[in-house]
Amino acid sequence: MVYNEIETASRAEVTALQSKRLRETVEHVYENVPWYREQFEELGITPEDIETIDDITKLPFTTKEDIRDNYPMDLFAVDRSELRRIHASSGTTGKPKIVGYTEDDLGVWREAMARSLKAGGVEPGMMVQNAYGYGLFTGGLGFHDGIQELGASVIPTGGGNTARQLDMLQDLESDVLCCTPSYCLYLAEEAEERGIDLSELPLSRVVIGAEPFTDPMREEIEEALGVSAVDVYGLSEVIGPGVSIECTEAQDGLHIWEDHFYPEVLDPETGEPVGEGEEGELVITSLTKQALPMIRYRTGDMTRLNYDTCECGRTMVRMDNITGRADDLIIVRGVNVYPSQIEEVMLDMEDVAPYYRIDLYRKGNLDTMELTVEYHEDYEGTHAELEAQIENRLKDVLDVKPDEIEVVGPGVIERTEVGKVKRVFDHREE
Ligand code: DLL
Repeated sequence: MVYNEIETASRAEVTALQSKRLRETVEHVYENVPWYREQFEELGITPEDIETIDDITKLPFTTKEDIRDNYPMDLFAVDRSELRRIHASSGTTGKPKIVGYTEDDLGVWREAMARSLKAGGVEPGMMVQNAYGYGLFTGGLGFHDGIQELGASVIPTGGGNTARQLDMLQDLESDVLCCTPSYCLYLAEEAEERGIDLSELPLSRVVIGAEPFTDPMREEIEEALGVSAVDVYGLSEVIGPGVSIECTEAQDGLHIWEDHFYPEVLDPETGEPVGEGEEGELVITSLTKQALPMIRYRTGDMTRLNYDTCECGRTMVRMDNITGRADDLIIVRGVNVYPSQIEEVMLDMEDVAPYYRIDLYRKGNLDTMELTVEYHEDYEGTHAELEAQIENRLKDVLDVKPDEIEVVGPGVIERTEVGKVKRVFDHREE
């Protein structure tokens, strides 16, 4: 059972809707956002050039820099009196990206989130503990509204306050927990310390997102909490959480609600489409947003698209889990390193806990990479033995060797209780 019939619509029906909505969106930005009008004029196009969804490739891209250059609200397409809510992206550098919503936008978001939760296995009447941060971050309120829209009950714990979270999970017998994957692991660890076995609780599923995680990390979460974990994706610039989610039936890719968010996958270097099913940068155009429409937004997230109908019956295209971002890449002495490569190794090793950090320094003209890893509390060997094992395993996946690997005891690496986990600390420009 789907939340909205559109989820199983035929390709022809979806395409017709996308074409109509793209025309409306293009007219809307052309009329109301001087910056977009300028971009269109530079390319020599007007809204009349856009007839079907396939004409989307004629349109200009929008980048993170464009949003920053138009700080705070120059890309907004409605008068500020039409706005009903503001959020901001959790940028790590510089000013945040400010995003805004009209009443209709909030309606679209609520519905997309309710659809997502339903696809992820949440049912009306369930108790849903929402441990995403409330505030400018879109996670807290985005989930909150969607949970209520679905007809489930929200427990708005927000991020952090772990003792309280654990009490609520036990006392209110929450059916579902929504939080980042790193916080899920942290909760599991704290529960164990307090002698609580989370896998014994009624909790049956977690809805994790807002940051990348690997398959071994998901397995670790599922085992520690005794749940099934579904991946939810989204970004503030496009709406917030609820752009796509894994269905509980197949758990094989995240269905993108493409009647609202049109996806393309492009080569990040050339901006040209990659072949079907190949990996590239996800680029999204909003098809229904009023306050802050986005034309061909370069998300920086790397994925693949799969247009096959899913075993759950939904026809909406699926994207792969995002394990890296185009700008995630770290370059050490000229060699490419993706933190997810290191993470996979760490999580695959029984003697290692799922906590690590990478510190990059520049000594003279030379980059150095230091890796700090926690050993698992049951580990009985020496630090040196484990360091050698880690070095050996990393050799197979990395083209550059960490200059130092340090193994530390349980609990030494700082945990992220609120917001997104940070694993790479680049001190080279300091
Ligand atoms: O993180 C929205 C969100 C909240 C999604 C709660 C899911 C759950 P931003 O703060 O704008 O919005 O960050 C968006 O986070 O471009 C990705 O790089 C990353 N991201 C979001 N979801 C996932 C995911 C929210 N499921 C940025 N897997 C995006 C991997 C994710 N990365």
